[in-house]
Amino acid sequence: MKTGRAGSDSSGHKAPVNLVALTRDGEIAIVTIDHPPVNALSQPVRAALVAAIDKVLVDDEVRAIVVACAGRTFCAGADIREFDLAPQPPHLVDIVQRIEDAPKPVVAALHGEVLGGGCELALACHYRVAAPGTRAGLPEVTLGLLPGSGGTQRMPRLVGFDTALEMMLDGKPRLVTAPELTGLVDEIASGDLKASAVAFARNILAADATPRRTRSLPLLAASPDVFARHADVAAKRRGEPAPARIVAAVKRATEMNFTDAVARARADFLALRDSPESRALRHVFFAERETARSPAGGSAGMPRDIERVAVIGAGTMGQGIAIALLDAGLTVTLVEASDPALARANERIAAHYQGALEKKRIDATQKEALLGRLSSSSTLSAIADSDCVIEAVFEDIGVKRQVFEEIDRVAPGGALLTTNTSYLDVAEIAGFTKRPRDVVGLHFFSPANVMRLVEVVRTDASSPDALASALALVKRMRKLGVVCKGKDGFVGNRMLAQRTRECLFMLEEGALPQEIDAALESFGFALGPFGVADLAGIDIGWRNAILRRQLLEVGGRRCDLLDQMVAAGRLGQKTNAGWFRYEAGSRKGRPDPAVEALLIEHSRKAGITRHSIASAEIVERSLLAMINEAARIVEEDVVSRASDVDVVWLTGYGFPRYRGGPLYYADQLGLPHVLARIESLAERLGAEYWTPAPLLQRLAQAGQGFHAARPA
Ligand code: T1G
Ligand code: NAD
Repeated sequence: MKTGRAGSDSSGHKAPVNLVALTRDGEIAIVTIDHPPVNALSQPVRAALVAAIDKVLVDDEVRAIVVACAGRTFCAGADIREFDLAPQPPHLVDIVQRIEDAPKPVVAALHGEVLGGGCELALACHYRVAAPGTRAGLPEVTLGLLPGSGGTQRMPRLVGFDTALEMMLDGKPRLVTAPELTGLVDEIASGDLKASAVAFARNILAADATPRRTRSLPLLAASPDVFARHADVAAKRRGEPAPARIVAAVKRATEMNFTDAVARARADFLALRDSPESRALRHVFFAERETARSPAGGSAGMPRDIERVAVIGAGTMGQGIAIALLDAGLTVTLVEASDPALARANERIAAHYQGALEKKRIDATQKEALLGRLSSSSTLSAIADSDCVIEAVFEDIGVKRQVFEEIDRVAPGGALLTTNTSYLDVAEIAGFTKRPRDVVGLHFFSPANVMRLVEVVRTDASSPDALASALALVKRMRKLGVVCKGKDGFVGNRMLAQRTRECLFMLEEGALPQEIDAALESFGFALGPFGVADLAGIDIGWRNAILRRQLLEVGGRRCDLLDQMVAAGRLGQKTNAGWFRYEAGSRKGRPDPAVEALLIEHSRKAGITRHSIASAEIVERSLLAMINEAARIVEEDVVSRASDVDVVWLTGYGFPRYRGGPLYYADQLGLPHVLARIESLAERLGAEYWTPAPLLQRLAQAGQGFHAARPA
């Protein structure tokens, strides 16, 4: 028997006519969900599932049921796209209850990623058989939600409160064979999964075993402080309402009966669903996938084979890039002009892997293999057999020129040539070679072995193959490539320069670095602007400021605070003193009276009467400076969609995910309001300085948002 409807589901995926197939193996009924790509439990799927379950429950020939999924994974959860719509019956919470209450044993056959509502469905089945490599998780918190279909009550009964809370608070899937998930799965399938699940069901029947309802399992013992400990973890997730709700919901297992606790969690789920944080996180979910799925222009070319990569310049970035390449299985040649820098780089890379070994992230064999793929040299001739070159030398056009002319002479034909420049013109750098078609920018973010984002900068000369090769390399490094064009800092740094200018102006007007960082960290940034500057190196921003002095001199206002910091040798963490001071070996910045004295003297000389600036004003001026510049970036087609701007700031600059990104945030403020605020800042601080971007004006007047329309 087949159940389901023809046509497509809410996300436009071509829904197979048979969303749920029903087959029989003797007295065992097999219910198979088939809704590619990830068997999301959309309304049509739920309706078809209920029809199938009801059918086999009343069929006397059926003595047990197997629930399985076709395709690459068991259900990866509810259909996230439906969360913007009114909830439609049948509701998953009722369906899983129906399955749990079934008088016949129900066995879940699990494979791939068993996530969210899909995991809750599995938890309500009486037994679970999984294919090797299956992962299970309750990632609802990553969408600003909590498990709304019984997961808060059933998971603790199977894996204990501690593990259940960890899973729900970090949202990460785990292998079902992981020690902490003991009790979740009854058997790991050997051979065909469905056949194993049917055999398991048959054994249950042979043993006259009755349905083992998870709800009836005893609560597993937990340490007395389990909820307090996880409540502390939740409390640190400032700005996110879901984590605290999760802890409260799970704790209800000890405070009330199962049915009431599930109903309360369902109510929490529905409330969180309409929260601004969850809407923002859902925007982020789809924005990141859109960026990854169709990078602009990325699909036209054929990626070249890349196995050997040379990294030129082994400083802050070169080291992180080398580690990310080694982690991705590539062979790396590190080239560095200065021997001490080369030795330091090799020491740091070896120390990084020694640390990973000590933390049991890798074993000794893996460490040896990783370092075995690393070689280093102080001469560029070492890149003669590289498939790709990543340049990360000083941010100085003269040095870049000298290095790229050399690379052009030595690197083999067909090699992908890339630069990690932060602000310089990639087209100009490509012009230093006779093969600009093979040159793209690969702009990593510090620390490069950690940050997911890479701005992939195409020039008008970059060939589709070169772009496709760069994107394939970025994907292999498990990073997210955002294709962009232009110069002056591409997307992220171009907006950052505007925020930096604004923050420097506020410093000279009376604010202190710790006040500005506190304001933006309370807005939700992982690290404030001056903490970031110290991490990246104040000289990087300064080198850029020198090149783009005009950016800091809008309306005749001149601010040379960066010059003064560099002149004072305050380069940031790498000199243990920047906008903050750092104890040796510590990355935690402390306010420094010397910086305050420098600022007071600076304002006196500039004839500025210092005054305190409210946190709200600091946030507004910083964000609006970024948003206004982002509007220009979208208008100039530097990116192919507005959501790419959000993705850049979310994955490269610690923009709070529950705020959706700078342009999503602007849409929530309402562009008419954003425009009005910019115009009032223009009146107070200077029109040249706060000129609204034309696209922003147009969209505000049309009552549209950045994400609604693209520039004509
Ligand atoms: N709903 C709708 N679409 C989804 C989806 C979902 N749950 N999961 C994936 N997609 C789409 C995705 O947009 C993409 O579409 C395609 O599927 C492939 O995904 C009631 C409240 C499963 C690990 O949070 O983590 O259940 O871009 O590119 O890298 O308590 O997708 O091709 O058009 O990511 O192989 C909880 C979300 C929901 C899991 C596969 N579930 N998904 O990763 O492919 S809330 C989740 C993922 C819930 C209950 C609650 C990953 C994946 P397109 P992809 P992938
Ligand atoms: P860094 O000063 O830490 O390292 C640069 C290294 O290049 C130094 O070790 C130097 O000895 C070496 N070098 C200089 N000339 C060389 C040459 N001719 N041949 C070989 N090696 C040479 O600087 P960094 O922070 O790693 O920045 C490197 C590049 O990456 C710059 O273009 C910068 O703008 C960009 N970038 C920096 C960051 C950041 O946060 N630091 C982030 C993204 C991009």
